[in-house]
Amino acid sequence: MVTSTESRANVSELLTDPEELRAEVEIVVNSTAVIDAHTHLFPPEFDQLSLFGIDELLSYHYLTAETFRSARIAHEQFWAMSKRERADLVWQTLFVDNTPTSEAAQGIISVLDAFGIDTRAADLNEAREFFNSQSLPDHIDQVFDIAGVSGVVMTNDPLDQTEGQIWKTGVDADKRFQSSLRLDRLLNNWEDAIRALSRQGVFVTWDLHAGDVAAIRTWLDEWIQRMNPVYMAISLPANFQFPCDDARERLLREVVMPAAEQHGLTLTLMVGVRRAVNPGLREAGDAVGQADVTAVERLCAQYPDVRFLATFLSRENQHQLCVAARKFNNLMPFGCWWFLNNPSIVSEITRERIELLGQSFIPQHSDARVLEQLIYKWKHARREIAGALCISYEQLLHNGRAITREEISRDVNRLFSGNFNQWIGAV
Ligand code: RAT
Ligand code: ZN
Repeated sequence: MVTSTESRANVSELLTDPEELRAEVEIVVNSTAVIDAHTHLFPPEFDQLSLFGIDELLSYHYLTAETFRSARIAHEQFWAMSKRERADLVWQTLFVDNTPTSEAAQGIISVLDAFGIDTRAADLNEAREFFNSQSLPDHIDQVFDIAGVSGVVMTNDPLDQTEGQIWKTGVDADKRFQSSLRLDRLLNNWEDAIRALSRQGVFVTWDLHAGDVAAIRTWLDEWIQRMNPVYMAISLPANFQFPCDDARERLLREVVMPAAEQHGLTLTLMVGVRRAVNPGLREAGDAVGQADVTAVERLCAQYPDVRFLATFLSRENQHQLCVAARKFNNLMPFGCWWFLNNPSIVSEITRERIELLGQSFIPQHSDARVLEQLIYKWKHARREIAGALCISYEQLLHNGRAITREEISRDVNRLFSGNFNQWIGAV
């Protein structure tokens, strides 16, 4: 990460030269710490859930899907291999036999390069040796520092058995890892949720009687107390509707929304995923669908006291999301999610958001699952965010108003942490 120096020009000087302006924007964007609003990272206290190193990086499901496009291997054969063997195959396929041009593959290159590891190596020996020799706590400090990340939000599922057990031990995790309470298992498949709740001693019926609603609410309150989440979150299918006569809507109306109101908790909506389109790919098998933004508008209208963070997976929904945010100031668009996290699309969406929303949005989250992904996800995101800001400030200059370094810094701080902190009530 580039660090600014005090010797730089006066922070309130007007930047009237486009080249100087561009250079200042890059310095500010590259030196401002970011809060990563959505990841799947865990601190070491969560044992095997805390993922790092080259074998995990190459096992990322984004790369698995890409490997199947170039390697002639059956799904079952791939999954029968050990993680180490799979990583070797991914490296051979995407980095040795082919040029790593995809965004996920370029991410691996950025990570290796950050640690001075040979990006053209024929095998993974050097990379494995490097990551195996790191002490995890120091390595985490180093990765956060290189990525310029001051904190990350985890994804915490109270119905996940492994994770649930760890929470119940009263784990006192690294404070840079904040929790978010994920509701997918509770809301997205009622039959499975009934079974999962029963494993935690909460016995409810299919029809969701008043007593069931009360029991689930008590259970949710206990988990909110245990996890102390910065928000509750759910990913929703492309065909999500609100209102809609199903168990999800009743749980939302009768359990989740009242809990959000009473605990003052933001609700994060991630809309547009079509799960398990190709189950043979396992966690790489999900796809995208165009969703109906009016469902989110109705939620915002019906719950004006609840703050919503929202991201849509389909590129086609991005403009509508911006317009919805102009209508509802309890709606904060965030991130370029998953299949949108490619430089050309991040650039386009960020420009669109700046044009429609000024600085009132959260440009990116990493969705990192493996620690070192923070390095590439933020390096690449900063490049596109800086580019989009430059275009906007240059237009401002041409239209008759120059900007100062102080103002650039104010804007970037708002985008990288201010909006998020305000939304979760931290400021
Ligand atoms: O982006 C991803 O890694 C996806 O697999 C999902 O985890 C998604 O981000 C989600 O949170 O559901
Ligand atoms: Zn995610």
